Amino acid sequence: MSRFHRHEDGTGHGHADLGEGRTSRHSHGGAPPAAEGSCGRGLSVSAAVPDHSGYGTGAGRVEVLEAIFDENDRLAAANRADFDAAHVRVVNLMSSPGAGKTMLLRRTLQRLAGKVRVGIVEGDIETSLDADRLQGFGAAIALVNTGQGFGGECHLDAPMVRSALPRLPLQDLDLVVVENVGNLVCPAEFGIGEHARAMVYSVTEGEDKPLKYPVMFRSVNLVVINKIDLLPHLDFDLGLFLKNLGEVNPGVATITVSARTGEGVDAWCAWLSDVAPFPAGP
Ligand SMILES: Nc1nc2c(ncn2[C@@H]2O[C@H](COP(=O)(O)OP(=O)(O)OP(=O)(O)O)[C@@H](O)[C@H]2O)c(=O)[nH]1
Ligand SMILES: [Mg+2]
Repeated sequence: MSRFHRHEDGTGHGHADLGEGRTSRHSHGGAPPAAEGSCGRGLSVSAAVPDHSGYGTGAGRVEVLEAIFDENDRLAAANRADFDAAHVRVVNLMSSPGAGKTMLLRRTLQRLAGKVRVGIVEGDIETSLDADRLQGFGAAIALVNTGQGFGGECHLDAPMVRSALPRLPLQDLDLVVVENVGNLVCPAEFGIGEHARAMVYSVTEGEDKPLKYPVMFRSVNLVVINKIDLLPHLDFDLGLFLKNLGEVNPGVATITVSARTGEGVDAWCAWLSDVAPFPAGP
């Protein structure tokens, strides 16, 4: 039996822990089990289907994937050990492209400037555009372009995050937020040694995405529902979205936010302060 299966408890929860230091063996360094149809890594892909993934097919493909995920597990554990040794807490922030991760982080850094020592690992395939947007708020920023030496991957994994750590003064930080590459699927499959996972979800994305992309929604401790300033202009049904979300991740925490207006950002900062105890304050 492959290791790529759901948790025995059937929930698929608990891949990233929120303050209790749990880890899961059925994970890629804290990530949920790999799912079908992402990154060319879905193990349900039939050998009869033409393979363009570069990983091959059949048993050889499984071996390559096992090796990739084993290496990710190993370096995620190493990352976690370094974070814990430095007493820094780490949040993996994920979303589809453009949901508002960077804008939310700008707001966050504004709120926390001078109170909390924040580091950012900024993940993008190309460009320093987002890293540049986060400058000027006193945070230490380490950019990882996956297009530069990491094959242009659509997610950050533990080795990539590890490559950024020498550029962050971990001993002098309270909180590190990793802005993952914008992608609603693949980032959820790779633990990076984080203590908690959050995703930003834009109300412009519709109500159905938790059902269509369950791996990401199932893997997170918090869903930040962003761009609520746009609600008057949309037919987005928040109740239906929450119902769909509850089907894949019952009881998951949610916060409604407008990174544009600042509404809800205090609640988000309060959640961060639960992960990395600090005075959230307005
Ligand atoms: N109206 C509105 N627009 C927002 C809000 N948050 C972000 N945006 C806009 O949405 C667009 C994408 O925001 P980003 O912060 O770049 O999104 P992102 O998730 O970091 O995008 P990637 O890093 O490319 O995946 C920008 O034009 C933002 O100005 C919001 O709360 N309300
Ligand atoms: Mg961004």
